[in-house]
Amino acid sequence: MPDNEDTIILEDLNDGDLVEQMHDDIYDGLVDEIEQGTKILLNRGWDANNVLTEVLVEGMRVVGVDFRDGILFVPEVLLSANAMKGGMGLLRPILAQSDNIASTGKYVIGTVKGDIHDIGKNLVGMMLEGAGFEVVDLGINNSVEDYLHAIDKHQPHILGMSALLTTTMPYMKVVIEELDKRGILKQLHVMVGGAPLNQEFADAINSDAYGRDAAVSVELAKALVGKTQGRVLEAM
Ligand code: B1M
Repeated sequence: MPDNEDTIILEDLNDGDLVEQMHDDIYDGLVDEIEQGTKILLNRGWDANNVLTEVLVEGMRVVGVDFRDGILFVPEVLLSANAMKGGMGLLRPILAQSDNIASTGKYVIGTVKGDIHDIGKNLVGMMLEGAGFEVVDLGINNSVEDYLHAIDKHQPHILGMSALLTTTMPYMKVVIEELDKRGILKQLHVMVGGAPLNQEFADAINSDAYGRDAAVSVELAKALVGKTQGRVLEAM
């Protein structure tokens, strides 16, 4: 615990110092501080998208580098992830505000079996909600059966799968093949995303789209739903 005289009053910091402090606080996994800092920046008129990208995502990027380099370990990274989620929780309702009265489309999203990474997936879900999509979030560690059940129940325009591990990304192919076998693949679009993926992989597993990041994913999702509606009109 720092002495009182060392305690930093976040309110007293200018924007630049506060952002730097929040990067440190994400690194140190300080959820209360991140929530407080997020509120301060929003009160100062910061755009929620900028708080997300410049503060939270950037803070987590540094954590990722040190995790890769063996400077941080799983328990520390979990704390960082928790701090980031604290900030994201405050941004979610703002980002999800949408002028669209009707839903842009229905999107089922989940992280694949064997994989518990969910920050990027949550971010994509939040941004989709912000763009007017009705998002059904299946969480993490989803089997083929989980996806099939959700598709049957929610009848989405798009199924989105996320994977952050090179060992779990091949499971996306398993899911797509099963959808194909059951004749479901032609009824919906599939989007895949996650740090180890690329367009080549998405093409190789027969996915309709590869979402490089949350912003691109939203644009792609809108385009895919547009295609679906085009198909429906053609059939009429
Ligand atoms: Co993990 N982990 N992790 N981890 N972790 C990575 C992925 C890793 C690259 C770290 C490293 O070594 N540098 C590495 C994978 C290496 C590899 O596969 N080649 C790794 C490893 C090895 C592991 C463990 C095996 C570690 C261990 O136990 N020894 C273990 C695996 C557990 C499991 O899943 N079975 C593990 C565990 C964990 C924590 C639990 C500690 C934690 C996860 C907490 C959580 O998610 N709730 C964690 C974290 C946080 C990371 C890093 C540091 C950060 C990931 C993250 O949240 N990034 C990560 C390093 C890294 O990626 N730099 C790492 C921020 C997020 C906003 O970005 O997720 O890429 P990202 O999402 C982006 C895009 O990819 C895209 O849009 C998002 C927003 O722009 N996107 C989509 C993502 N999903 C999408 C879906 C879409 C479209 C776009 O459509 C459906």
